[in-house]
This record gives sequence, C-alpha cells and structure tokens, in this order.
Amino acid sequence: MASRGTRPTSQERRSSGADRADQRGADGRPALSTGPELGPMTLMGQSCPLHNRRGSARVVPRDENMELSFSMEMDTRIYGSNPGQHQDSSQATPIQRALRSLSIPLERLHIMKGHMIEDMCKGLCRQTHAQAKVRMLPTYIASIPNGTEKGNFLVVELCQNQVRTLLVTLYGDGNMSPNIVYKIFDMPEGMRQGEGEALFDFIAQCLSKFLAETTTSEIKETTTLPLGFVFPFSCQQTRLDKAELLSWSKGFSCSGVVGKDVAQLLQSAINKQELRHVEVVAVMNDTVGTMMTCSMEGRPCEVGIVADKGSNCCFMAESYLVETADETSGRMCVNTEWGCFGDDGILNDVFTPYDECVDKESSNPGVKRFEKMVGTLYVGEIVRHALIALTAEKALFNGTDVAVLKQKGVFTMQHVLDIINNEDGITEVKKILESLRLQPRLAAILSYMCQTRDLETLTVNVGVEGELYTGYPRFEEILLSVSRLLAPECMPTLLPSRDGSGRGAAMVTAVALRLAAQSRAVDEVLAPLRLSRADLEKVQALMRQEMDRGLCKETNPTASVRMLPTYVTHTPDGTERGDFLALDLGGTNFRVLVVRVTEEGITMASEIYVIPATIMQGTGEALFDHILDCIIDFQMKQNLVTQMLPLGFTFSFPCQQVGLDKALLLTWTKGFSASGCVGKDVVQLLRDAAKRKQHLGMQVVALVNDTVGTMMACGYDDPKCEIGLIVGTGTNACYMEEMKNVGTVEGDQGRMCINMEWGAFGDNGCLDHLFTQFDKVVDETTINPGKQRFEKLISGMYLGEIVRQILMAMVEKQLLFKGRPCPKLQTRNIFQTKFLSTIELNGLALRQIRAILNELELDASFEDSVLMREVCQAVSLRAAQLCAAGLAAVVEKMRESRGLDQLSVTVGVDGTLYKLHPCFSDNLQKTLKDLAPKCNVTFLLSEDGSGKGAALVAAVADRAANAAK
Ligand code: 0WK
Ligand code: BGC
Repeated sequence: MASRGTRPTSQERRSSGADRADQRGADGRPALSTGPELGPMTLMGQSCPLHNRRGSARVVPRDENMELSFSMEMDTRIYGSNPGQHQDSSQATPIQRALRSLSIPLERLHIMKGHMIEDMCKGLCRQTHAQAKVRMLPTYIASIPNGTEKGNFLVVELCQNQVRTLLVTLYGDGNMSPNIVYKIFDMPEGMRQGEGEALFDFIAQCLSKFLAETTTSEIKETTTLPLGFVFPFSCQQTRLDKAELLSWSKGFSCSGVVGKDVAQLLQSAINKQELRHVEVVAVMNDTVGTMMTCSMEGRPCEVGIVADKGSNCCFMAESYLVETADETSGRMCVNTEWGCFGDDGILNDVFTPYDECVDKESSNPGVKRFEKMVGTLYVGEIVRHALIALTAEKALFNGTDVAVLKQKGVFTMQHVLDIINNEDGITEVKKILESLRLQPRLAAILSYMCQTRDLETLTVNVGVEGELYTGYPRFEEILLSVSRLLAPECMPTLLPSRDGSGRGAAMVTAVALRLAAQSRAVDEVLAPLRLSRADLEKVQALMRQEMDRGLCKETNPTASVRMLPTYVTHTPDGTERGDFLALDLGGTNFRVLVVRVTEEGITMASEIYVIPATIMQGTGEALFDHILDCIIDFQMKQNLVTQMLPLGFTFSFPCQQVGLDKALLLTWTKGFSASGCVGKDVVQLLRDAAKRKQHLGMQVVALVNDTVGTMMACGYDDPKCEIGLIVGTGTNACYMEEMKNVGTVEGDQGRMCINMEWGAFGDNGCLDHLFTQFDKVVDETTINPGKQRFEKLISGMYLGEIVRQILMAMVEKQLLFKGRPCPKLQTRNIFQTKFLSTIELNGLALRQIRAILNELELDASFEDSVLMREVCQAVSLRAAQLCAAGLAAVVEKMRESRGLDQLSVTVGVDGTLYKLHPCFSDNLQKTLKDLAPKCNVTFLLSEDGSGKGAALVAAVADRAANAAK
C-alpha cells in the first residue's frame, strides 16, 4: 500500500523515457552503429598475381570455408591484391611490398568507416565540434530545388587556376531548361599565394568583365542580381551569406582572409567595381554546388562529392543532429571537410612512406592528411615518391637516369590517368596508380544517413565532380562496389555534375531566395499567432482583473472568469481512510473507479467507458441513465453491488456549487450539450437516474471539478500542491484562495479552493485583440460559438482545427503542397490535435510524418512537412504561453494575498495535451518562470487522474463529518 514520499513520482517514471522510441540513445538521438563486427578479411582482385583472371573479384574471409556470395565485375588489383599476403614480407618483391602498403584490407576499411562515423558525430556535436577533425560544417542550405525556382542568378566559382563566372536563367519549369552563359578567366600566376584583397579584386573584375560582355540591358537594369559564390575551402558558416574562412588548402595561402567573412570580402570587391546591383546572397562549398547541380533534372541529390585537386563531400543531414546550427527541423546540408580525416593520427597505420613524403613537402604538413591521399593535386606526388623508393630498391628503371623524378610536381594526375586508362599497358606502375582509398568515407556518410533517418535501406543520388571522376573511367565502379561492401544497406547512384558546381550554385541562390520569400510569406501568415512578452503580460493582467471581478460578489455575475467556490477547504493530510466509488466525466474518457485509502496509501481499480456523441448531445436523462449503467456494470465486475460506498463525482464542467454535494450546471462545454441539465443540480440528476434504475448501491457525497480532483490527488503526494491545472480536451485551473478574498461566500477564515473556469476568459471580448481569422473560423464552427474563447485558443479539442485552418490558408497562398487542392483537408476535425504531438517530436524523421500525410491524402515534399511542423509549433507554443500567462496571474495573486516576497507552490496537472505534447509543458514552464519570477512553481503530473481526487474529497468530507459528530 502506497505511503507519502516513497513512490517514484510520475515525473521520475517519465524521465526514464518509457514513451520514447527505443532505438534512440538517452538523449533521444539515434544510437549509431559504426559497422559490422567482421572477422579479418581481404578483398582480392582478379589481376592480382595470385588470381590472373580479369573482371571478377571475390571476397575471401580469413578462414577459407566461409565464401561470401559476392562477385562483382571489377578488377580490384589495388584492393584485390594483397600480394604476398600469404607470403611473409621478407619474400615479397619491392613492388609487392609497395602494393601491399597501398592496399587496405577490407576489415581496415570497415574500421576506417567506423572512425569516420565517430568523427562525423564529434563534428556535429556542439561540445566536441571544436576538436573534431572532420569539421561537419553547417551550410544553412535546408532545401533542394523543387522546380519552381525562376529568375536570373549570377555565379562566381573560384577554381584551382581559374575563376568561372556564370549567369543562369531559370524559368520555374522544373529547371528542365535553364539558360546558362559563362566565361572562364585564368588566374594570374602567384595570385594563390598573394594578398587576399588582390584575389577578391580579381574575382570582382572578372565579374565586371563578364557582365559587361554578356548580359543584356534588361539584366543590367535589374534592381538586384543575386550572386552565389562557390568557394571550395573550409568555412565556418553562420548564415547562407556569411562564411568565415577556417583554413586555406590546395596550395592557396592568400593573406588577410583566414578568419574573415569571404562573402563580405567579395561584396566589398564587387562594390569597388561599381556593380551596385550585384548582391552576394549565398556562399557555398564546391561539393554543395555539385550536389545541387545534379539535383536539377528532377533527380534530387542528397550527397555531393568532389574528387578533384582536393577531396570533400557534403550531404543532407537531419537538422536536429547539427548541433552547431540552431535549426531543429528538416534537413541541412553539411560540408564534411573530410579532407582532414586522419589529422588526429587515426590513419597513421594506413599512411605509406610516400604519403609521409608528400605531406612533409606540402604547404600545410600534418593537415588535410586524407585529402593528400586522394586529391589529384597529390596522387602524382605519391606515385613519384613510390617510384623513387622502388628505383632506390632497384625494382624499377634499372640503369635509367631518374633524376627527373626528384622534381616536385613532375608526375601529374594527367600522367597517372594516361597510364591507368591505357588498356594495353598493364604494368606494376598501373597497379600502384589505381589506389583510390576513397570509399570508406562515402560508405560512412551513407550509413550515417541511413541510420539517422531510421531507414532499413537508403537509396540516394550522389552528385560527383572532379578530374578523378571524369578522368578515371573506373572511379565509379570501384567507388560503388566497395561502398556496397562497406555499406550494403545503401544503394547510391552517382550522377555526374555537368557544368561543375556553377549551375548548382545558381540553384542554391535560387532556392535561398525562394525559401527567403517563402519564409517571409509564412511569417506573415503566422505573425498574428506569435505573442510578444507585452502581449502575455497584458493577458496576465486581464486574467487578474477578471479573477478579481469573479471573486467580487457585485461583479461576479458579469465576470467572464466565474471563480466558482468549491467548498473544498482543505487539501489531504494523509489521515484519510476508507473505500470510495468515484466517477470521472468530462475528459477524453469517462471512468468509474473504486478507491481504497489506507495508512499504506491509495489503491484503486477503474474502468473506462465511452460516452457516444449521441449521448453527449442527447437528453440529460439519457446521459445520466448511461452513467448509471456504467456504474452498475462496474460494481458488478468489482463485486461491489452489495456495498453502499460514498461516491465522489468528478464533473468537469462549470458548476455553481451550493455545497460539496450540490452543484448547478452553468453551461456545457467540450462538445457536450445534453438537454435539460443546465441550471440543474447535477448530483440530483445522478440520484434521479439511480432512482429510475432502482439502484441503491451508491451515496453521492461530493462533486468536484477535474481541476479540484487533480489538485487533491497530487496534494496527497505533495502538501504544497494548492493549484490544479487541466490542459486536455478542455482547459481550466483551480487554486486555494484566502476566504477573505472570496466575496461570493460567507466567512473569511482559512482558504477555499476556487474553480476558476478560465476556459470562458475573454467571452466578454477582452481577448478579441488576440483572435486571428483562423480562431474566429474555428469558434464559429463549434456548437457554442462565442463561448469558451480562452479554451478555444489552448485546448486539445481545438488546436488541430486551428492548424487545419492555417494549412488551408497556406495552400491557397501556394505556400504548401505547391498550392495543389487538398480535399481531405476541408473535412472538420480531420487534423487531430494528436498529430501536433507527433509532428513536433524532436528529431522527427520524415517517415513518421508520412503516416499522417497519407491519412490526410497529402502529397507533401520534405519542405512541406517542415512547414507543417512550423505551423504546429506556432499554434502549440501560443497555447502554452497563454496557459502560462493565466497561471502567472494565479500564482502572483496567491503570493500577494499571502504577503510573500517569494511563493513556492506545486501545481497538480493533468490532461492529454500537457502530458503527451512533446514541448507544451516545457514552453509553459519557461514562460511562467519569465512572467512570474517571484514564484517558484513545481509541476506534478497527476498519475491516476482526478477520480482519486474525487475520492479524497469524499474522504476529507467524510473525515470532517465524523469529526463534527
Ligand atoms: C484526466 C482526469 C480527468 C480530466 C482529464 C482531462 O482524470 O478528470 O478531465 O484528465 O484531460 P483530457 O482527458 O481531456 O485530455
Ligand atoms: C470545463 C472545466 C473543466 C475543463 C477541463 C472545461 O471545458 O469548463 O470545468 O475543468 O474543461 O476539463
């Protein structure tokens, strides 16, 4: 049997996270696996001297008898051959040793993939971001093209030795036929190592020349020509048009740029060229431009790879996982800057002596170690050092003068490509040249996307660009096949980026402008729902005013907040005892309960019964007969038929209490309208029904409002609980008021619980300034228009309808679903309030919204779902804030009435909206703390509902009656 203070409270049980998805870590984030625990394996290629067969490879697990059913048409000499794997290295030839050092066993690739995923998580995490090598830089690109983009967009792309300027005209025709004009300008020698200002001035001059030569007068006159800047270096972005250079690479080292906003540097250089109408609206990495370029022809790409002088990758990550950006909904493109993978030494066992030489001779030793393994700026150098080493071991070019090999840069990527693409020249050199060593990273990103989207399998388009991809025909084959080995759950398709990333940059700019325009339009629609602090303070003051008018005998009849006396003058003190029947009517469920209160605590049994809409809106007699039927059914099931137990009745509607067991119904709410009840004593209606049913098995001793029942139930656990709050189908609050302030009841000693009936706050028009057109439509379509106005802004019965009205308005404004008509959305109550709780869940994957969209037959893009979420967030936040403003008025009044500087009080709370909405309670508590800083308010979730409270009220009444005898 339960006793005070020992049981884990519902709060403690809740924080154990029982209701969250179990595949997520403690912080609600997906628990990521960093790869299968494979035994040691090696990938063998056909042309490996061991096999001498072309075109197919097989994976040989260390113990020969487990043959994985995997064959692929490839010749993975570089990976295949672990020549001499079975030979001890002392017997291997120098070339075999060189090949072995350049080949990476499959299990090491798996480990690398695992490390990459760990590094990615480190980079995304706010605490570890600064130390992470793989920087995972947010790009503030939260969407990909949807084909409606149109206009003229200027692009500047800073390439290795050139500046490319493009003018892209989009026609909103699904981007199927963009018009592109471009011009390439060679960069003067030495500019990459010169003054930063000179570099940006040069870029701006190229732009000026380009515009002068190519653009029509119409474009020249346009007010603003938006420009997208492709800047292929690692930048910390804080906005789409604000990016600070973190470090140069690929031989660039211009002074005065690191740590500066490159968008600003370019804009100043452009202004110097008097190009006043050109505005830099977006800066992006070349991987982003590549991803976007490939997304144009109706094949959205969510990964972008540049395999060129440098190497890098970006992908669309779940925004809530990108802790370094404050977005929580939708996806955001993340620039991984994977070139620095291994800068922490994690790849030291993979680096060959050739890699060490290349790194030492580079302009940034120790940095970008991974890029130096795969970037075409370095591949030639790796080969050169391998050839030097092999020559030194007399394994190659015996008797040949190889001084030329001493010259840095003499062996270019083009040389490499010419050799490996030459079919009949299969030499050992070719084997060395084919070492790509790129796959584990792509596999890591794909697996990461698959896991963080809660998908079994991931099908994704990968935009690729760069001379390694365009120059080496087998790049795709090797990249895909090894990625499939390392991430079998992912099916990537590589899409070549035509026109480099310039086209994509125009898309980024176009999408950015489209989203900016859209968010301005969305803000306009949602602005009336966004409440300022002043708005909330005004609501708090108005609530206080109405409370005072409700408590005052003279003004009570006209007060919108009726402040109804409940005749409950004490909260439980733990001495209550006995068995009680309890009824709980007015919330989502009608419950009949039997409650036993003993020294050890409270035990209870209950049954939920349905109140059909026909009964809710039928006759009062039918309603109370139905209630009696449920009571009788319950007593039968609980063998209580012979017992005459005192009954506490939680009746969650506005009642003028005359005594604890006498209450006149003032009006129905929450969709109830049973006839012949308003103005009647509800307890008598129940007794009349018992008489009609000749049922003698009950004795109604108390009728309470659900707020009072909730306060009492929580008061049993926490004596400081003197406020009851319901935020469910309806909303209301009660609190313990000083009798001296209750002008409607005789006496001024002690306290009495006041049922505020705050749902009707504003029915006198004092809140009209807050009602939006959406609220008005919702109110007009209820069975009690003009009534319960505060409730209709807050409670679960109405939030879904408010959202539906807003969604329909946004469809009309072409802001949602591309303006396509949504017939299902026209249906009243089709958008249930529980949908808000699902859609606003943190870290929501699109998959979970999809179920709701299907139910509503809505064909939504990812952007649409993000916008729906924004609408739900606006509506639920307003509800929580208004609730907090009401509560602030209550606690401030209690503090003042008790002459306290600081009030410490507990609120017993119940209701599905408060309990199940993912952020309602937090938003409410945060706003309350802000509006009533002198009150320390604890919220205690009522566990077993107010039925228990009704039994306690009956027990307190019983105790008082016995004491009076
Ligand atoms: C559970 C309480 C009941 C109250 C209900 C309100 O036991 O008295 O009316 O919460 O929440 P709802 O069910 O309307 O969401
Ligand atoms: C009723 C209140 C009740 C609240 C919460 C309102 O509609 O008027 O009596 O406490 O809903 O259930």
